[in-house]
Amino acid sequence: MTAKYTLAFDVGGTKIKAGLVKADKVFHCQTYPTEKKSAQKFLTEIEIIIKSLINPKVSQIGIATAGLVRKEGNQVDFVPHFPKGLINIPLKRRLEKKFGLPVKVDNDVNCFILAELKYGAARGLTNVIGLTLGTGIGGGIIIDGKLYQGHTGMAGEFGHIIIEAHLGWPCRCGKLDDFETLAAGPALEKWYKKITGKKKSTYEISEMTLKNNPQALKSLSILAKYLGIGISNLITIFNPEMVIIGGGLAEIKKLWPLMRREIKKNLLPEFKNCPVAKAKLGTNAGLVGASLI
Ligand code: BMX
Repeated sequence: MTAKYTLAFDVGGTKIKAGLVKADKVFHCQTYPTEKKSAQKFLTEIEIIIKSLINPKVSQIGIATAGLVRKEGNQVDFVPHFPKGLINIPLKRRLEKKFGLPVKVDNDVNCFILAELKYGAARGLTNVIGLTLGTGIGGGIIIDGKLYQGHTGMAGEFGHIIIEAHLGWPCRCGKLDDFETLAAGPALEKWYKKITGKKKSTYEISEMTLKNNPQALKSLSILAKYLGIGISNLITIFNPEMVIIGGGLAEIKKLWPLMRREIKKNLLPEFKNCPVAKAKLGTNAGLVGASLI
C-alpha cells in the first residue's frame, strides 16, 4: 500500500512550521517567518510552502493555527495575537480549490491535545485537558475520547478566561488581566520587571531560576500562583483524568513543583489526585495533530 502523508502546518504569530507527517513522524520539516503584512501575502506564503512540499503521496493538508477557528468552513476567524490583516481568512476553501486535496484547519492546541492523545502523554485516556504555556495559553479538551469543539468550534480558549481583574494588564484580545496575560511566557517577564524594575527575557529568567536567583524564583512563584488558579478551575469544571501541559514554559523545571502545589491548594479533596503531566511530543505536536483533525 502506498504510504499516505499529511502536508502539515503549525502556524504561529512569528513562525510557520511545515512538514510531511505520517503517524507520529515528521519529514522535511521547515520553518519560515509568518508573513503578517496582509492576508493575501500570508496565503501566498502558505501556497509557496505547499508547492515546495507536495508530492503524489500527500493525501491531505492539515493546518494547526493559533487563533480561533470557526467550525463551518474551517475559516480562521479571530486571531488576537496576529495583526488585524490576518483575520477571517478562508484558508480551507482557497487551498482546496487550488490544490484539489482535502484541507482541514483547527486551533494549534486542539491539534496538540489530539497528538498527545494518540501518541503522547494522554495515550489510552478518554477525558483529558491540554494547555500550552507559550506566547499565550492555548487549550484543548478531550471528552469521551473526542475533541470537544463547542458550538462554533472555538471551545478551549483557556488563555482568555478572567481570573483576576486588578492589574489592568491588556491582552492582545482586548481584555484586561486574562489568564494568559498573567501566566504565559511574556507574563514571566512582566512579573520580573514588576519586582526588580529590570527587563529580562523569559529565557534569561528561566536560566536564573536554575541558579536560584531570588527575584527570578519570586517571579516564577507568582506565575505559578496564577497557573494554579486557572488550572484548578479547569480541573473543577472538566474533572479530567489528566492535565497535559506543553509549550516553552513547561521546560522550566522549577515551575513544576510550584505549579502543582498551587493547583492542589485550590482543589476540593475529590480532585486533588488529578495528575498534571508534561507533554511528550515536544515541538512536533502541532504538526502531528494537524494530521489527526
Ligand atoms: C492565544 C490564542 C489561541 C492559541 C494560544 C496559544 C491567538 C493567535 N492565539 O490564546 O488561539 O491557541 O494563544 O498560542 O489568538 P501560542 O502562540 O502561545 O502558541
